[in-house]
Amino acid sequence: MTISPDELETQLAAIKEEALSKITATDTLEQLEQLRISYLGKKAQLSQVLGGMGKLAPEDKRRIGAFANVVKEALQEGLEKKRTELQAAQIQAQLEAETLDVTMPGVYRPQGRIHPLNSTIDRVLDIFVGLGYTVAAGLEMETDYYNFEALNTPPDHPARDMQDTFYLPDGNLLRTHTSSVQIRYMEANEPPIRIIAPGRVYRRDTVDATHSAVFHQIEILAVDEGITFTDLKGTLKEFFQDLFGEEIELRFRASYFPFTEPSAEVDVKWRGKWLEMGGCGMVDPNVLKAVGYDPEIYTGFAAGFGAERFAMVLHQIDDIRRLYNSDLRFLRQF
Ligand code: 2U9
Repeated sequence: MTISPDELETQLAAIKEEALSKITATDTLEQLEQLRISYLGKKAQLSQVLGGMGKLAPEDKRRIGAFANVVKEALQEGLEKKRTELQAAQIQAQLEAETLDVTMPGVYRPQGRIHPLNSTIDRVLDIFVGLGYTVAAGLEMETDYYNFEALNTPPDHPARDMQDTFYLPDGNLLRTHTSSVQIRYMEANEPPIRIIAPGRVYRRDTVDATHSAVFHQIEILAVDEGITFTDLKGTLKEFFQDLFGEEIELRFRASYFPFTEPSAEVDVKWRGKWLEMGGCGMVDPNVLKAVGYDPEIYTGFAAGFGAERFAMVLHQIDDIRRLYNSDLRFLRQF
């Protein structure tokens, strides 16, 4: 089948019109690529038309060939122009979608803070670490031995009563003081000892403004050759001076604890008032013997404080329960 040069020319012109109008109407790069393949690819209409040129006379071939090139270039140019346009539009759309509005209000994140009880404990630890003490930790569930027996507390001592201590079904108990930490530490270490044991303790107390069944103690212990009550007094003076940040006065009142002998209650005079701050004494020789230390060689002092009491005095908190309620109106003040 032969085809006339004029017909070929008309076909080429029609292809060009159709292709250019389709290119103009395209709005995605994928569609545009499909158009490129269907008009300029190997199996494209344009290639098929050109395949029919073989039988033309030489001068017709030249004329139609030249026109075919014009059509091809027009299509390439149209495709290229559209591609540039679509790519620019795509980038623009992306830029608009990713715009950062620096004036937009932020997402509110409440700032956490250290609980006043923890910050109080941290301050006390800092002071004693500054004096050369090591922080020691132990167990909240203890055996009768570590909580009482090793601490020279006789079986008939009221602290061992069911009314005062939380006993567990297996015969263990919830520690009533952190002193068991010091017993375990001494068992594992030789003098000289300088440790501070902070932690949660449990007592069967009726809850009121100054008592809680669960509270926190901080106990210190120093064991060495030649330690005297004077060392205890000097250490406590240094500590309370630092804690209160001003000149304070100390007062020792004779007392009794099973694990210290002699024993005393410590009061601090701050801003004209005497405040009961804790207990202390020289470690009872029986306690030293229990951990295998020779009380003829070593002596030691110990003191115990309630962390809640410190926090309450330092921050003028009127009720211990405020430290446990998690009331934000209270906590936000610290
Ligand atoms: C060992 C030997 C002795 C620690 C001591 C106290 C006196 C004391 C109270 C303060 C307020 C308990 O939290 S509180 O109710 N503590 O009065 N604590 S002597 O004596 C020790 C500790 C460990 C090995």
